[in-house]
Amino acid sequence: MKKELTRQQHLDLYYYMRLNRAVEDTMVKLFRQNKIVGGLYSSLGQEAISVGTASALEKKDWIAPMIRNIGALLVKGVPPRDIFTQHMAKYTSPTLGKDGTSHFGDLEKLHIVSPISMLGDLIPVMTGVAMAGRYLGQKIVAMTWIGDGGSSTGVFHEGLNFAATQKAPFVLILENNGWAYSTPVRRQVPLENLADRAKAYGIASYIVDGNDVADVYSTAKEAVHRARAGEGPILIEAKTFRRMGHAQHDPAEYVPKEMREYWEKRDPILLHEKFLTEAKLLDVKTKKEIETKIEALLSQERDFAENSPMPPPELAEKGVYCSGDDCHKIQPRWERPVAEVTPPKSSIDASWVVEGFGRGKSSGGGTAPIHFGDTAQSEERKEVEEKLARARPVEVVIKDAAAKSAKNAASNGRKAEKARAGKDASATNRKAVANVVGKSVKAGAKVPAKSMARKGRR
Ligand SMILES: Cc1ncc(C[n+]2csc(CCOP(=O)(O)OP(=O)(O)O)c2C)c(N)n1
Ligand SMILES: [Mg+2]
Repeated sequence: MKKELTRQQHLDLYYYMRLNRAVEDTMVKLFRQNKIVGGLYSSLGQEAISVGTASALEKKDWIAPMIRNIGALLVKGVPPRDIFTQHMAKYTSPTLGKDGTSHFGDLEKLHIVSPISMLGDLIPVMTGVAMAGRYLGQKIVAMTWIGDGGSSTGVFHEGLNFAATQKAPFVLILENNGWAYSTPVRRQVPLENLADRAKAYGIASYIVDGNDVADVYSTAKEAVHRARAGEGPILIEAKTFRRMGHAQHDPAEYVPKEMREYWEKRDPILLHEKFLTEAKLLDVKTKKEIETKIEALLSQERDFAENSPMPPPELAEKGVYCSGDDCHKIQPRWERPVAEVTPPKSSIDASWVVEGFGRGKSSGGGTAPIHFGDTAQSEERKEVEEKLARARPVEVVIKDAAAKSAKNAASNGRKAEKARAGKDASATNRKAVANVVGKSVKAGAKVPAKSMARKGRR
């Protein structure tokens, strides 16, 4: 795979990994000088993932980075000064000093959705971004990152399932760095490969060495291409290691020494540098030029951040509540007249029946055989699919069932109303009340008006 990249592409990956590390090294120094407001997270040893995956995107694509994805921000075009000022809560930062760490975005130019602390929530959010792009005909891909720990949240599964059913052009990078705080992966999920989670949603997945930047890049490039082409979401598990503690406050003494040593030898920058040198793509002169460029840029950016003012006190009361026009500039971009898409004025008849919905998806009444995305369909499954394809169109079934249940509901509602008027449920209408309330009703029992009204409305 490595050979497919040009020399310049290889050097760009190297440059951004070095820049990523240098930005974070600078912030460690600032943290020790007490100049960082709040926590400081590290992506030491994971730079190949942020840099390799973000480099596979086009300018128009969207990202939502997490705490260990400063490399992706840099690749997207965020200047280091924004990262420094943001961490130092300076007035010149993208959030004017109101928020810290990487909690900032740029919806207009760079297409970056601000991180959300609740792990997993960016998955449905970015699925929505991907769907919006498709609706607007933009051919964009949306990407976000999640950790091994974050992949066990409910919203990870809800989000990925939603993305899969919507066939959203969305690529999810699962950074398996072995630890979630002090919990090793094996103590929180009984899987060898977290990419297997994709099988539950019938989507494609890849496993990649997260410390090999060229492999990460090539894999992500292929995944982005497939997602853009309409194949639906794709999950990439990148295997790596969290070299520092969860954040600066955590010395991570719970990590076995041998494990740390193993991964230190597999440092992604050293590995790529070794490859570049052996392939004669990087010589001493070019390496020095890259280092000088990074040093000059960061010293200028750090000076800017250090010399920037803190926010004025008056700012504290601004932007606390959204008052309408002044708090945000995002406006919906309606592609059709608003009245047409806003019920109840809509001139378009709502369509309640989706043609073919549910067809071929059921187990046919038996036990659903598990079908792995990457294995051939079983004979049994094929039979069920064929049977269902020959079955009565599903729309008819839905309509029949809906008409029947509407008739029953109306009749039950009338009988139940009578019972409520009489304060207790008599023998003749007890059955109707039970249907409406949803459980059996004893003779003489008082009927809760609220639950009858709720059920009767259906
Ligand atoms: C829903 C949710 N639960 C818990 C947390 C607290 N929390 C923040 S980071 C973290 C560990 C995440 O581990 P992992 O997903 O493996 O990412 P890593 O830190 O290794 O990059 C936890 C539990 C949170 N932010 N959101
Ligand atoms: Mg982790």
